[in-house]
Amino acid sequence: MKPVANLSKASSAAALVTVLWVVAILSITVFTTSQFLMFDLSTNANQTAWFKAEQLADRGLAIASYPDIPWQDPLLRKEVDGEGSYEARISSEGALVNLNFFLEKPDRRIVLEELFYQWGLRSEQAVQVVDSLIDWVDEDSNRTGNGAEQAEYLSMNRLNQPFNREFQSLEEVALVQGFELVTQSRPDWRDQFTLLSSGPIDLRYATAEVISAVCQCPLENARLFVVSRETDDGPRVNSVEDALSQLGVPPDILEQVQERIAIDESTMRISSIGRYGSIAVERTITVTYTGNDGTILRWQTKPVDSSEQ
Ligand SMILES: [Ca+2]
Repeated sequence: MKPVANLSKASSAAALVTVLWVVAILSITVFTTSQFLMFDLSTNANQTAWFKAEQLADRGLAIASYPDIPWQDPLLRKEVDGEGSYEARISSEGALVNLNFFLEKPDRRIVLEELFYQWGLRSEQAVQVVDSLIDWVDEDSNRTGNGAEQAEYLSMNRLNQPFNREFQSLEEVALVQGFELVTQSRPDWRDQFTLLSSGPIDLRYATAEVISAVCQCPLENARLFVVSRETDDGPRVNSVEDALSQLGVPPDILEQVQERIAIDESTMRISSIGRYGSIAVERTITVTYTGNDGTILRWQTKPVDSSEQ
């Protein structure tokens, strides 16, 4: 028979081990819970900052949507109570390339080919992508050049494609055979296209690259034109004829080019970046105006990369 004292020591040791285990488990639990709590607090702080940044962006949008707001109005960019800021920008939906419009007539395809070439595609790739875009929207089943109609999509196990109608959303564009060449070379391709403008490129707001592609004129001419259109009251283009002459559009294509451009697009794109703490949010709306009445056609919210700020 073991002495009672030994038994008591053994039980004490066992109890101590158990207590240590309990303490260890409790500390792990407390540590984990506190980590979750910290994560939760930081998530809540981020959500609050995001919400405030959105509110600030909306403030900029509200001011920029006012039809007669002057271009350089100081209200378009503002620090708010030392807490954050917003910065709103007014542009035209017509500054972007309306895919349906530029696929509608054969003489307009050259604009898309030129843009894709500018973005880094080889010329035969640019032509093939445009062939496939045309096949996607035209009603017939005749393959354009190296494009893709039903047989080509079936060979990729893709049923009911192409849709053989105009694009209804930019998401559909990514389905077109070969379009991955564009998405790879231009990851922000969605910001270059629209389906919401009336079609022609708005010379008041388009970039020099787009103007050069649309007007088939040297990029340098387009750059000079972009500088010359800026005034204190915003971009101003007196007339399409003036612009064509300034851009040096070749006379034999004047008529075709004239159909592709405008200086009075009524659908505007207004964007506003709200900043709060380290969070920046960009809200963009596309608004079409009839007189002073605006209707929002599209609404988008996205985070702004800190490298873009
Ligand atoms: Ca077709």
